Amino acid sequence: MEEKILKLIEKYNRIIIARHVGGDPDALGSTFALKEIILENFPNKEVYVAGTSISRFKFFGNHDKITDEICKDALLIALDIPDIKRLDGVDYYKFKDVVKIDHHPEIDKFSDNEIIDIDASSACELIARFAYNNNLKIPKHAAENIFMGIIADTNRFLFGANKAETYKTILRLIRDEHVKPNELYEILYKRPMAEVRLEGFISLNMKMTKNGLGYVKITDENLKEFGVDSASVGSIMNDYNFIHGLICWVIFTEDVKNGVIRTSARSRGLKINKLFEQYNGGGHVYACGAKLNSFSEADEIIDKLDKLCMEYKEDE
Ligand SMILES: [Mn+2]
Repeated sequence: MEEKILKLIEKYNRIIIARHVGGDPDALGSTFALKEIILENFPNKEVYVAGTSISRFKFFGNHDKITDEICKDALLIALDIPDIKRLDGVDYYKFKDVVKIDHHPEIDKFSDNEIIDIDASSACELIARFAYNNNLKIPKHAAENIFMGIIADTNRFLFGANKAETYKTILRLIRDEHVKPNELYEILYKRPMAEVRLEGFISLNMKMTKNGLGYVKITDENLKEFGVDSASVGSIMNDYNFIHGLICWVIFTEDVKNGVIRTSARSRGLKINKLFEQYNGGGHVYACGAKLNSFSEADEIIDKLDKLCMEYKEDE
């Protein structure tokens, strides 16, 4: 399949790279890294990156506005995304050929040219694999983007990094492409005190059921009190890993601007993606999200997750 995808990249003069809405370091890292790799190895191509820009992640690169004119006769490459409806900034139906490279469990079958490897740590790892396997040069900034995606999606190797290939990729990025981890950690992990205080609130207010479910509801009032917005929770989620008795944890955050309850969940060993797909969300097997209409839907999810935790404990 890699060969087929490389042929498509060679064939098209214009290439648009896209990823899921709510770009995170892996989505941004993989799209911009691939753009830079293509331009380095095929300097005559036009390459665009679709999607809404994310102010705290300017480091990765600048997004392009994708017009109908640009889409004409272009190849679409979708990265880090299993479902069409969450594609950001570009209309999938405008393209004759679509390539997909992803590490999520499949939701929509939307490409005949796809690499899906759910054992890979990240989309960034798959981009590195594609480049190294095909002897494509990786420019320094692309290598940095790849590094950041791997680090972020594995949460610094705490999960999804059980394979030697992930570490081998990191080794090559540091040894051969001269990536400097310390410089990049600062971009990924430096955060405002307000967010730390919100984390304190979550830790103090997380309810824990006897079945091992942790949950918190954060209202708009709470967010205002701490001077943060509903997106701040995302970077806090992973801090509840490795807690005695906690199998699954879910945080509901009121997002008044968009009229939704942002929901984010993680689990240790319990599969939760199917449940979140029922609520128009999804993600990874052990890391999911959704946008709910109300806190009463949140209560439904709490009940269902608690039951799943109970069954999971019985099976163990
Ligand atoms: Mn990813």
